[in-house]
Amino acid sequence: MSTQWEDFFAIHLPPTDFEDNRSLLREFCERHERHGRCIVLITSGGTTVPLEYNTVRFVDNFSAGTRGAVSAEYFLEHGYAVIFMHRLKSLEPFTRHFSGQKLLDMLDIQERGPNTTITDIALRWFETQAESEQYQVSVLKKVCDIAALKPDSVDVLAPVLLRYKAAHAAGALLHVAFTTVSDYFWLLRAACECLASSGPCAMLYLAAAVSDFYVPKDHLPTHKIQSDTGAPIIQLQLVPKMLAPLVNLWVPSAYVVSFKLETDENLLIPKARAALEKYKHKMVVANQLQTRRHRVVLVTPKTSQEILLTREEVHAGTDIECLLVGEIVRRHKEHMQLEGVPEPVP
Ligand code: 9Z3
Repeated sequence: MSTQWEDFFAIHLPPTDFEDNRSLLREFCERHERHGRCIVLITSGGTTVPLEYNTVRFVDNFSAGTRGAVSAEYFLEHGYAVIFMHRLKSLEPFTRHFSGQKLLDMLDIQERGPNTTITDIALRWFETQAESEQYQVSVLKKVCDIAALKPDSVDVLAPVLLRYKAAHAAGALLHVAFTTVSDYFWLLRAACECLASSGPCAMLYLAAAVSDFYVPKDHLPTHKIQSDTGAPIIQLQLVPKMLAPLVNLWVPSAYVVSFKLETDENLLIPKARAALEKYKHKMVVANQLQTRRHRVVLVTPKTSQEILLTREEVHAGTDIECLLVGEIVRRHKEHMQLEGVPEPVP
């Protein structure tokens, strides 16, 4: 008899870019394993649950992917190769510093002549609206040097740019993206299969906010749900718990860290403990929605350690992920020593 997770993979087809991503994952893992480097798989952002096969509407969740994107930068600093498996268009390492208007605010339009003001440039631009883009750009080039970095922005950009370039030059960061909960599981399993041969050197840091409920593909209407037949009744079903096959079958020797999110403080630690007892992985990072930026609790079968930022640290912009990742890396190293793995290459 097949299990619920096997049925899930039997019913839901892989995403269209699946084979490309699988090749990228395989190449990345083999390369870093050859160099004896530890690899962390970070999952980040929320999954969607489509309500129609030709999807117009879907159920989503709050996660912007901050935890995952910030953590990826700290894992790179600790010498890990990072697979960043994230929700398409959620925050990503390095670029997260310049999301929204931040990047444009750091740039200035440089005027060429002493008599050309920003207003002149804007007016010239509007006059050329009906022309081709090529023509518009040629006019703009005559009057200004576009996109010069403001002097005080150099201090902000330079360190991030250097760390970004270093990570890419070392080939230490791989991005793979998902949207739906089914895409997420296909990618997760493929990544685990590629990581399995890294043994205890591999870490899973499962920070994505994964939906617990979904509509299985064989219950999905093909077309957009119509409103003229009245309010629809949508029956969600439970998503199979993938942590069980992940820990027992896909990556049995990896250091697996899952995240537990609650809004009721009273449920947080008991639920984290229950997950550890059920799945027998290494650690659950427990966090509450309202306080997740300054408080997390690292729960293991025998211990529980709170990481709490002070008011001053929050004010100074300290990332809780700096402390969280530092502590997890320390424990991962201890674990590898116990397993007899030689010191990884820095
Ligand atoms: C987390 O708990 C993450 O820390 C957050 C990060 C999603 C809260 P943001 O993206 O938030 O920085 O805004 N992730 C795990 C959430 C989750 O779905 N956990 C499942 C559960 O709680 C277990 S896998 O049952």
